[in-house]
Amino acid sequence: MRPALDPTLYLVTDTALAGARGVPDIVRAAVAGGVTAVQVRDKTASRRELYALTLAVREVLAGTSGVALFVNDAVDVALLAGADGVHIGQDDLPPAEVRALLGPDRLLGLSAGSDAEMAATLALPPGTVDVVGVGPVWSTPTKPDAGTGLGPEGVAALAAQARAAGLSTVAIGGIDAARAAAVTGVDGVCVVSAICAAPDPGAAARALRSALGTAAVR
Ligand code: TZP
Ligand code: MG
Repeated sequence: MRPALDPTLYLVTDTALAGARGVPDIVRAAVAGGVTAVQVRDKTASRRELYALTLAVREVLAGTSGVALFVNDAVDVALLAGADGVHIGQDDLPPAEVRALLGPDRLLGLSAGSDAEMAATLALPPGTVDVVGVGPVWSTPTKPDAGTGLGPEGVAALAAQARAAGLSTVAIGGIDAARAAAVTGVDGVCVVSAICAAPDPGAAARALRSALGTAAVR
């Protein structure tokens, strides 16, 4: 069975922003504050380091119920570390091939930031992708190459296409507690710096949850 995914508040980790506090401790605090899904993302780590980090985060999440664990890009690491799924972008291995490697019992996330990318996503065989990451909502120093922000309206319009096809959607890019309420038309929001760079990641997660309100569908 494919793991359940609650995408309401989805933390994407950043090892550099976490600094000396370390990603696992930030994840622990963030989940206590209301994070519902976690993606281990580290573009500079070796495969070995990413594997070790994923195992450490998995250990943290073992005591929590229903917080899905994704690995960014690395299907091999996701499988070996027993993660719930993998998140890929447009430059990674093709989604159908990644699904074949993952098998039916893991989650697959895919980024789509334009009509063309969304059309390609929706053309995949049903069951290939579970959740689409739409963005950037706003341009962000965390990922300068993500480009100009689509704005909340642009994200909602793209997300509507995915939702109509029955896919979960999360918005990403420049979201913090002050901006979260402006993001609508998605099932959840992804944040990196709003939690990983916060002086108190648990409080930052709580502030985001309260800004998002209680709606399961935004
Ligand atoms: N993909 C699109 S924007 C982004 C990613 C990984 C980074 C978002 O980071 P932040 O700090 O939440 O703006
Ligand atoms: Mg990628």
